[in-house]
Amino acid sequence: MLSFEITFMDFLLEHQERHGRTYHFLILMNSILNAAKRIQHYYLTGALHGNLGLSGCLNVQGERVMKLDEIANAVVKHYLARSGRVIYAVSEEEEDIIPMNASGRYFVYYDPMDGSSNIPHNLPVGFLFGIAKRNLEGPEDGHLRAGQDYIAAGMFVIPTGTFTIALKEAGCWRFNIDETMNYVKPTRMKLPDDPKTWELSFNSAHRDYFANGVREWLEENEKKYQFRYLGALAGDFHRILTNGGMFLYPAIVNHPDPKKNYPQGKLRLMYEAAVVSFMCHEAGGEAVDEDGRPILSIRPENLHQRTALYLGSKPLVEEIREKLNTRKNIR
Ligand code: AHM
Ligand code: MG
Repeated sequence: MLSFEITFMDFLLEHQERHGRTYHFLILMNSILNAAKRIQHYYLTGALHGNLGLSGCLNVQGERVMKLDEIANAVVKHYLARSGRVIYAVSEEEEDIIPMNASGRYFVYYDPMDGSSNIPHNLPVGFLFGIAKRNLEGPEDGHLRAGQDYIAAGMFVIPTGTFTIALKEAGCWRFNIDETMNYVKPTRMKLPDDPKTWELSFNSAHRDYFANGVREWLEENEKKYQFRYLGALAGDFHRILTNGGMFLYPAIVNHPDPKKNYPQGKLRLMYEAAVVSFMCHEAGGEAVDEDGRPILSIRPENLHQRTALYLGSKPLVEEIREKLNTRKNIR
């Protein structure tokens, strides 16, 4: 018996028509899907072609770049430019803003291959993106948009074949890849209210270096939940979206070697933290930084700005926000 699932493009077309929107966004999303499929292909065959190692270069953050970081970045850049719909893009892999099409309507902020430590093992990584619209009425006021101004944000977990996207005020939806490499079967994602399935996800090796309030919250609460950590934000957040709980990447403030402190957090705001926070918000959750500020309200001052991140089910994020706000949190 043949069965045909709704594809992502069917879903999006219906959404755009229902809201009387143009097709420009569809064209942009088609380019992002093409990029994801191509990255998926290179990732699946990376071991065979010797593409799982280092490229020999350092990126803008001074981190070692993998060959697949470079390949994925080139792929995304190609398809975004080809869409003709992007005025500027921002990539984790490039220091400067990337000018694309002067008449483009959108800004795209992306991390083409997030969770690089998983690459040598061919384990899951993410392709994360956030989209904002340029000011169409008057002069463009810049590209440094807060997450609350994104119109969509999404992530592919590569090579698992899952794609999750949130559309502003229209929810967070998950799709799965089919035999023909189409993403199909929209499933609405809502963080579960029942704490029975909630999980915590963080790099426990750093726990002694977290601020006092965070350590205290962990001591009091962590035994209540399962613990899972993949080391790739897209994969870790993928689980939290289904099971509920909280992903934390706190500021590192108490390291004995001060050079290893990350008082601003590790994750990048525009193409990592704001992307997952936008999705989380559309799924009924919340996300804050080390000062308890909503991630979505932070307007970046530079392209590669970092932030701490507390992300997931509202009650847990609220609990930790209280700890972050108390005087006890002073380091
Ligand atoms: P990357 O952009 O260099 O891959 O770093 C981002 C990744 C996230 O995917 C993940 O949540 C985090 O870094 C893991 O960091 P750690 O290895 O310190 O646990
Ligand atoms: Mg990254």
